[in-house]
Parts: sequence; C-alpha cells; structure tokens
Amino acid sequence: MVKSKVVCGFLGLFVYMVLSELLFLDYLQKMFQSPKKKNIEISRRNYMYESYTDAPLTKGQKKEVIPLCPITSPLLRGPINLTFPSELTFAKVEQKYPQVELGGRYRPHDCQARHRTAIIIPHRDRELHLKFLLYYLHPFLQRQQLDYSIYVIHQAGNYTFNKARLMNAGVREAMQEREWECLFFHDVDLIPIDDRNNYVCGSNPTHVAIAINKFGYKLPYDAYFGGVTAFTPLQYSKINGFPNNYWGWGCEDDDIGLRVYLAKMRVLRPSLEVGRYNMIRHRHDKGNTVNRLRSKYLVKAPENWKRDGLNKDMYEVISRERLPLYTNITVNVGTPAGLHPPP
Ligand code: NGS
Repeated sequence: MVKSKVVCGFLGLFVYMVLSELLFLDYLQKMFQSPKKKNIEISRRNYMYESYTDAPLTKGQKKEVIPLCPITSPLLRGPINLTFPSELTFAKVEQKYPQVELGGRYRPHDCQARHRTAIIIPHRDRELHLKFLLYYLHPFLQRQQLDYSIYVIHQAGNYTFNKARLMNAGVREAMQEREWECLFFHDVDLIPIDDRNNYVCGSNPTHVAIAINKFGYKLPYDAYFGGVTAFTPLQYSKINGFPNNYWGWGCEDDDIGLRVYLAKMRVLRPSLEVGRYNMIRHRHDKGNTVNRLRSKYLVKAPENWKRDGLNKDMYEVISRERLPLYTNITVNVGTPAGLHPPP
C-alpha cells in the first residue's frame, strides 16, 4: 500500500509537472485569455442567506456592544498531544462542550469574532473518526475565537464514495444557511495538532494539512493539495468547485489543486511547524476503492474544469438535522448513470 501511494504521489507530481509545462503553450494561454471562455462564476449573490443574529431585543433592552476579538487569540496553546480514549462517546463529547449550539455552531460571547468559518466534512461510515475529530476540533476552533459551524455531509446509500460531490453539496448547503467568509474542506481522519494553524481564509486558496504524521510531517509531493484545504466562496467559485466525475479514492484533490492554478490563483500554505496533523490510522473503506480512472481524469482537468464542477447540480438533500455537535446533511449523489439510475 505504501509503495502504491509513493507511485501515486510520483504519478500525481509527474502529471502536474507536465500540465504546468503545457500551460505555457501558446494555444492554452489564448484559450484562457479568450473573453468567451471567461470563468463560469457561481455568484455569491445566487445564494439565499439566513443570518445568524442575536435574539430580537425586547422593548427597552439595549444592544450590548462587545469588542472585536484580538487579532491573535490569547487562548492559543500551540502544539498538543492527542489521546484516543476508548470510552469516549458522542454523548460524552457533547457533555464536554455545552457551549456548542445546536448544529455544531459556536461563537465567542465575550468578544466579536473576526472570522466566520464553515467546516465541511465529507462522510460515510466513519463514526469513530468523526467522534475524535469533533472532540479535538471544537476546542481547537474555540481557542481561535472563531464564529464557526461544522457541517458533516453524509453520502446516502452504498454506491462508491464521491468525496468531490459531497464537497460541492456542502458548499451550497452551508452557503444557503449563512454567508460564510471561509470554507474549510476537512478529511474526517485528520486531527490538527497545533492551534496556531488558523482556520481562516487568505488572499488565495490555502492548502492547510501540509505536515501529516503519515508522511513524516512533510509534503508527500510538491503539488499535494489534500487533507484539509480552505477557500473563500469566491475562490471556490473561481475554480468551479470540485469535479463531479471522480468515484472512489484518489486525485480529486490533485484536480482542484490544478484548478487553482488554471484559475490563475496561487496556493498558500502555513509553515510546516503549525500545519501539522495526525491521521487516525485505517484501511481503505470498502465503498471507497482506488479509482483506476483517476489519472485519466486528472489529465483532462484543463479541458473539463469550466464545464464540470459547482456549476452542475449533482446531488439532492435527503435530510438535514441540527445535531448537538454538527449539522448532518445526508445527500444522494447518485452514480455515474445519474441521480436516479434505473435499478
Ligand atoms: C496521492 C493521491 C491523492 C491523495 C494522496 C494522499 O497519491 O489523491 O495520495 O492520500 N494522488 C494520486 O493518486 C495521483 S492518502 O494517503 O491521504 O489517502 O490525496
């Protein structure tokens, strides 16, 4: 498995390097400059917002003015050690963080948060990982004094996992609820271990999980763009979101890394010292087998990225629940034959 990952890593890097070279070819440059092919932009205005405001003031009651939170939170602790207590349950995590509001929302009450961040976690059959991630992520985000919500986007049914469709669904659903400033795409098995790794967006898309224990706390290859990434809604619409055609494991992250480049943006990264994560060990899931077509699709990314992504509606919501620690949105993403393929 390790050997195949290394081969995959080199394959990804090779494809990326070849495409980078190709991008300097004249005809591709012309294509990008053509006014007809201007970015298909899903405008933020297309979303419906429901603001997350305080309860309405009663007669005679004055609105309390609280100061903005400091630029650097005084609550940060730096590196932390992880333990995975076997007796931990969702109920215990819930009891430990009573300050988290229904739907997995939180904002500081003694100061006004400077940033609004939505965490989007694609998920299926990974309850154990989810429990530990929530156990560590809630206090981590609270120490950063963020105004945040956690959305778990759950793929219904048993058909092959499609993480990319879940991400696009997560963005649309989160943005319908609130005007988030920053969207964090978060693998369920990655736990951040240094709270100086700020969950806020920058001037360009950010690759956040750059130092994972599994890869010796360094990048497995230069173009790696997986694990945890952050986009503003505008940056996400500029890359047209995730591609919809990757079923199973691998390369959907390389594809969006490439999209960032194709959309003429840069990738920001935290330092190796703070962008650190521990991955909870596991085998490949049954429903998430290695996608044998992944490199074929990746090579086609320059042709496909404007055609296929957030601009296509490739999911339907089955249920939306505000649970104590997160908002659970279960979606049908169908199969390559469509949302409702004949049996
Ligand atoms: C690369 C994959 C990426 C994947 C990364 C880490 O090789 O999609 O491994 O995977 N790229 C290709 O296959 C070209 S991980 O070990 O985290 O499951 O994200």
